[in-house]
Amino acid sequence: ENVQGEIGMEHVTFGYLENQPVLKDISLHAKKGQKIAFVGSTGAGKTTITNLLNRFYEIWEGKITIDGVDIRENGLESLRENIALVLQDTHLFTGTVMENIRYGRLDAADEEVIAAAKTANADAFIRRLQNGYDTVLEGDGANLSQGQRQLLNIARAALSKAPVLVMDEATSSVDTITERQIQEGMDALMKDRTTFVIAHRLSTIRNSDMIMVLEHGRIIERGTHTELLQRQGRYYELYTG
Ligand code: DCP
Ligand code: MG
Repeated sequence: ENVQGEIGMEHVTFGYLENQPVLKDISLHAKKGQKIAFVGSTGAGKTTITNLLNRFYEIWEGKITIDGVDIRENGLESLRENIALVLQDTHLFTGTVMENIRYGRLDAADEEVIAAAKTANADAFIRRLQNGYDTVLEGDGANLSQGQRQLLNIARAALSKAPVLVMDEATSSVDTITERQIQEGMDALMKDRTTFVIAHRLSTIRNSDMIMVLEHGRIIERGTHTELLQRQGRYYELYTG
């Protein structure tokens, strides 16, 4: 199986409750390796789009495809293999740092795990922990800072070989050094993968191939950063506001 990671959404409509659509007629196409960013007010439907791509819920209408194949046709297992996730809430378990990063790639040698941590910019802080990579994390990484947990999530995704990456950027109020580390880690991660990124800091998505502006479940504007600024619409408002 050689998945390229092209993503298509055609006229997707969905809601969590009957007769209450949250996404309405969403259509988009991401070529292999492209970075698509989603912006818009809270509750606009950004996370819902990624929930549907991951098949956490079933759509009401329309179709979502990877490499042209409806995601309902292949099993969830293949979907999980093809999509790496960096979500707002971290999913760390009680175990060592090494085990937490290796999660999902049990075949990975220690060296590979460390290389992924380096890619994610997590290696330096891990080495400063009491027992380095053998440090045991409390449930959900309670003994780490928010930024450190995020870096571990990024390391885990860096270890994954999935051609598609979904990132729901944390709104976190981490310090600027950690923020820069997170940004560098995410940039390294996106390289060569088709990426859906939900951005809370618009500065981080200026270089996207396409920015989608969502409002009340619809894409109201789409284009590159430059195009959307020229348009002086909603994105311009969000960016300059
Ligand atoms: N919603 C719901 N049930 C859920 C999740 C969301 O009813 N399990 C509703 C809340 C919003 C709408 O769906 O009205 C869209 O929610 P999203 O989480 O997709 O919104 P965003 O991700 O755009 O918002 P935020 O920026 O706050 O993360
Ligand atoms: Mg969200």
